[in-house]
Amino acid sequence: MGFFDRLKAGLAKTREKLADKIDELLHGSVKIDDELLDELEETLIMSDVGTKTTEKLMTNLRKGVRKAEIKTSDDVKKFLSNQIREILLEEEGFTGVEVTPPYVILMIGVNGAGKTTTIGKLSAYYKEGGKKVMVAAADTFRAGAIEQLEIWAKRTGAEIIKHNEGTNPSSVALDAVRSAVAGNFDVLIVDTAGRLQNKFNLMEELKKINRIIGKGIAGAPHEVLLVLDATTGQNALRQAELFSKSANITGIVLTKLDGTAKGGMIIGIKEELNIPVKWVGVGEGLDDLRPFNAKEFADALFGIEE
Ligand SMILES: Nc1nc2c(ncn2[C@@H]2O[C@H](COP(=O)(O)OP(=O)(O)OP(=O)(O)O)[C@@H](O)[C@H]2O)c(=O)[nH]1
Ligand SMILES: [Mg+2]
Repeated sequence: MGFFDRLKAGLAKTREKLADKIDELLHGSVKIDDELLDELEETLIMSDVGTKTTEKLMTNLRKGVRKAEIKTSDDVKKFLSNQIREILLEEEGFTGVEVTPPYVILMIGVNGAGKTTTIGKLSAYYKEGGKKVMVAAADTFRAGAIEQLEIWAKRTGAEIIKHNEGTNPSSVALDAVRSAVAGNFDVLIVDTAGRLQNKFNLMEELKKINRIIGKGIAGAPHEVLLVLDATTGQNALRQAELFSKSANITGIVLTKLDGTAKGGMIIGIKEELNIPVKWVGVGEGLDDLRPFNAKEFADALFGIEE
């Protein structure tokens, strides 16, 4: 199955909740009245589109109905899908495989969001593009985390910098930055811990890692990717708000889009945080990561064939 088909299959549940529900509400020659508009509003909220975004969509829709520009159920459907597409199409800034070395990517996000797995997939992406890739195990919180990254490094042929469990994450980052420069690596991807039991410490630690990377390589980290688990829906938006206080997030990786009904949250992320979604993950395999493509996503969401 190609990636588009997997994305489509992955978004089936979201589609059921959003596009299919809208279809259902708008079947035939239904009257566009307040009751119907309220039901549409509820559908958008239930699909994790986000309250602000829903409000914006509904205000525009109601305006169109009042001006009699939107009269039929078909008009409503077209209007909504176009607006959603427009929001998503504003996405920009994907860097691609050609980067100026040494290009440093810092991965942040809560426990289990998919940071380490995404590093594996990103390593594969850059390796495939002919790049020399190094990963750094700056999640020193538990031994398992280091081993997990090591497995991905072996699988993708990336170099790994690791210290013992419990060592200072910043010293791993410093070692990695120096080694990446000395060894002429093209890409360095730094893993971090996601524990949130102690938010203050975690945020301070991220700031420190960030500073140390910047000291070693001017302008680095070039990319700070916040990894969000799509299955957590609106909660992911709160995480993004929290992390953006201590890091200059340049992009979002939305993982686990396979099988969640909350894929609509991607629309809210763009609209409410104005941080571009750069990658989407639809599985645990090496090739289950793709640059985010707004058209592809919207088409998959509305069940439109490519
Ligand atoms: N289905 C699915 N599973 C994923 C995806 N990305 C990651 N996972 C799984 O989610 C789980 C957690 O992923 P990790 O990469 O370990 O998450 P992490 O952010 O590094 O977590 P910590 O190291 O605990 O902070 C693993 O079982 C992954 O296989 C995805 O796109 N789809
Ligand atoms: Mg991890």
